[in-house]
Amino acid sequence: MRYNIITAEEAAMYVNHNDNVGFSGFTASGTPKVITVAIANRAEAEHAAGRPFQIGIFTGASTSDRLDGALARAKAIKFRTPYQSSVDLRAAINAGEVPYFDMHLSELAPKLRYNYFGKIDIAIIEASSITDDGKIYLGTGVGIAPTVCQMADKILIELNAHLPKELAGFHDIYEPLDPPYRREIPIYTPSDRIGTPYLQVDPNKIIGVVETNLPDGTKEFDSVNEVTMKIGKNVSDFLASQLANGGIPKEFLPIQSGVGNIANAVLSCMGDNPQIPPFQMYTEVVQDSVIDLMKKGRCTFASTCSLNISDSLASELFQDLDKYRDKLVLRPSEISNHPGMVHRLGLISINTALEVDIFGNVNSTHVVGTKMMNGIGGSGDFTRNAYMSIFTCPSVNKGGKISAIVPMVSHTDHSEHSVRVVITEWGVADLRGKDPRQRAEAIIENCAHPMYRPLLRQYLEKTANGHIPHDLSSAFAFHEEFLRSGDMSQTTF
Ligand code: 0RQ
Repeated sequence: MRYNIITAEEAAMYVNHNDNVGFSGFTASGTPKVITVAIANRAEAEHAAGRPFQIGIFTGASTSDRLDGALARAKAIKFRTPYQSSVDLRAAINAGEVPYFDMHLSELAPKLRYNYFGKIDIAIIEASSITDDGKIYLGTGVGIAPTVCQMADKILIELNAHLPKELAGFHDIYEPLDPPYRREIPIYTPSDRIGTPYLQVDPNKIIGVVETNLPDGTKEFDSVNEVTMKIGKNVSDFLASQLANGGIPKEFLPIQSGVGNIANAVLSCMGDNPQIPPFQMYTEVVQDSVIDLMKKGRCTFASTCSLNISDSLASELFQDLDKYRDKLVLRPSEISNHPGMVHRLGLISINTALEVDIFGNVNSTHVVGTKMMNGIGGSGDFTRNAYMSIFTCPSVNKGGKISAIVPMVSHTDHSEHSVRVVITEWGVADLRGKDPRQRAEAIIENCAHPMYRPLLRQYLEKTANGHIPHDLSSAFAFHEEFLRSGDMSQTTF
């Protein structure tokens, strides 16, 4: 190999205070695993010596504790975008210590190229193999790797021996031209390939290769419980009914599904529903349940940005990768989440809300309107442009002390103009074609927990006037009561 093999500590010495650093990967999948920890250690040493050391971090999505967690604890982050789910980074963001720009995941790569954030000084990329002429075969996640490699002058590689060489061929690496030269992206079905199986870089930019042998570290999800199972069943029954009445074409449509326990339950219920035909996915994250559906012949193809499967399932899959060669493609986040593709392919998007208001606005990000949970992630990329956008959530949280259905959301990520269907364990509110009062009726009667329905009805009855009958003096009464007593059900109007 023509490249310098170096240690993670040596690699970290190439990263300077104030650098903007771009990382490969999407979730823990495909995210560098050791140089990040070495950078965090270096930051701590620099701080102990009285010198500043902080970097800007640009990723595909959330990462792992080895990146966001380690660097947040080392107080080594000067700026972070576009999404995170780290306990320690979340605390630093909410304490006002780390500036965090929460943005749609599809947008980061183009906005980097449009110079919204200045230069990317260095790219750190996980690879399953590399060639002397600069072909990088990526790992289980792609994210913004093509763009940061193109923009940076220096590239560090983590060559991960845990990844089988047979991963080569699963990726489809493609970057659109920028305006005014942009053309259509020629994807017409989820399985279309338009790029190369490798990421081509100038080999002279690769300043070092660090050898690793580590799994992504993804844990299995909780098993399906009674509430998530009911939500999953409500979603699959609704989709089956739409298929039967022509609301969804008889060929069915590709599915986008978020990550987490609800998404797992939804997919498993769709898999078990004989009225739903085998389907394709065009999504950002493939988790264990999708592979289960492939084994059963229920999911026939998935286009994704990240193979975010548990370590145990990954070991099994890596033994038998050829079986999945015609069933999976890994794309950059700019393409997996591209609004134009979502619109053209006619996706059914299914994402999770923190809270939904009675008029159909959704908060996916901010607890009680102030504290960042994770970020908007890909939910806006898909929701705004989907053939049919669905939001799911349990009707209550924290043992009933929080109602997910509120008079007015305390932060808006997805507006009433984009949210089409809301589904909880109690039922389905189909908001299409309904005016605000009709939407409120459907959400309160079908989705809210019965213990909160009288309160929500009382709120709705407070104001007789206006197209959206809000009472501004009590719109946040649920939230105020939660802050006061810790229990929204004690609200009085
Ligand atoms: O708290 O962790 O203390 O138990 O929020 O909630 O119900 O476990 O649901 O893990 O699916 O997360 C919206 C955050 C949901 C996620 C969100 C508390 C609740 C619990 C988590 P605990 P659940 P999930 C594809 C598309 C945006 C990105 C996105 C998300 C914790 O789905 O980040 O969609 N979405 N991307 O108790 C206070 C409320 C609450 C609340 C829940 N109303 N008030 N706390 N909680 N509702 C995926 C990617 O982009 C990768």
